[in-house]
Amino acid sequence: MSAKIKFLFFSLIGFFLGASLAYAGTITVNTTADEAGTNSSACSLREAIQTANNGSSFGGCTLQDDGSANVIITLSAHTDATTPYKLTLGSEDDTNASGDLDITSTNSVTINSNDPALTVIDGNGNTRVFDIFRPAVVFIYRVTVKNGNNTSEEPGGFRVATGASLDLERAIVTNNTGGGIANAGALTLKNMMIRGNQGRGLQNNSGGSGALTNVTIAENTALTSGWGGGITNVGFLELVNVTVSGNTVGGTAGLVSPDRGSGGGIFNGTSADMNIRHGTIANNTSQVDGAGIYNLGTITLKNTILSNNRLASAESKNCDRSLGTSSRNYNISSDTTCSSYLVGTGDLNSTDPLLASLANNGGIPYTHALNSGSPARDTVLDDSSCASTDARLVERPQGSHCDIGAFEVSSSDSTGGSGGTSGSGGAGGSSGTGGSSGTGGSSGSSGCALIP
Ligand SMILES: [Ca+2]
Ligand SMILES: [Ca+2]
Ligand SMILES: [Ca+2]
Repeated sequence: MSAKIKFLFFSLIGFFLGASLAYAGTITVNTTADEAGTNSSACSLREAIQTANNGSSFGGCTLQDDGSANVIITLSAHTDATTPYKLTLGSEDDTNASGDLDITSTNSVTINSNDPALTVIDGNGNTRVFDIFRPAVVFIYRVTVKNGNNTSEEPGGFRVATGASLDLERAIVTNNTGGGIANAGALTLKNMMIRGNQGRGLQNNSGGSGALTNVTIAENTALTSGWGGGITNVGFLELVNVTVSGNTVGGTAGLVSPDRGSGGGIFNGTSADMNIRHGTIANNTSQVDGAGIYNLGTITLKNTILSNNRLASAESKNCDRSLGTSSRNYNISSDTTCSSYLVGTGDLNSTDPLLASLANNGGIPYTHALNSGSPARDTVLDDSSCASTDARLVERPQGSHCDIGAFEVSSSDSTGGSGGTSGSGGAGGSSGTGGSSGTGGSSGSSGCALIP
């Protein structure tokens, strides 16, 4: 090859590589201020996302091309949770110029930090936080997303559109108004918690699919006359080691559309599909019907606990409208409402699983420990059906067999003995107070958050 042809050849290769990798590289966010094309001496989170959306440097952000196929946005401006990335620019739009953070990139985008207890993205009570559009493929790790606000029952935390995908791990989604997450695309949630949102915790819309592993959805409140305080599903969901606890749905019987005010823990719509393995569904309340699981579609339950889910009248109602509910064995219900459906091997009805209160027992998602004498302990005789860890990433099985539900008792847990109280958890992954010693048991867990 002559020198001239070689030059042309490598120039062309360079051109095509340059064209295909123009978006790839790392962007470092170095201010917590919310800027949209201003102050070229600093790179804000919004400007970093716009750099990924545009495929060119913007507002003080520069793309350090590392030859990867992914834009990686590193959050390095905060010092602790008191210096959040707070969204202060106007109201919601879809161009990423104001309000929520709109991700439209055609390359995959990773937003990365170290610790959700320290890295906080704050909607400032004014706007949704993240809006993810087709064809964006987004990964977000180790952040807290809070104080989003969308006053209709649109989500305050995250909205994932049809044709988009979000993988959210080791995160906390809390105190968002209008709900935590709504998904119409492809959603992966791992080792995380959706807690204390006003509006349902997770809404999986028609056509949406989600895989939730080691996730707690707790203490969310559906807005007036909504469905499903914890989860509303009208698509497809696969749940492993998921705790749905203490969620509430309101509504007034007789005054609202059919099914509204139902499904304090989980509402599963007509044509919706859900598989639950090692679930713990406890202490949810409904105004109208079906406090634990209200199922108009198809649900399979395996190695799962339903406990103490109640209507406003205080009537216990773990299962409701359950014709499409079927057992894959080893489930426990504290009342009789599931007894026509939980008829598989090892299924127990009218059996109290003896859950401790929801607490920080290690890991990011809070869990219900199993008190001494719990019939959920060591009772899944088919070990091949067990998840490899519990929701805290404690290996299964401990003891002779794995436990039913999202929590596996290990020798270092306070409930290893009898009568120990569980430790109360701290907020947002901070350390909690320890439990007391039990009779013959080891001392309570420290409640320290594990950030693996
Ligand atoms: Ca700037
Ligand atoms: Ca938007
Ligand atoms: Ca916006």
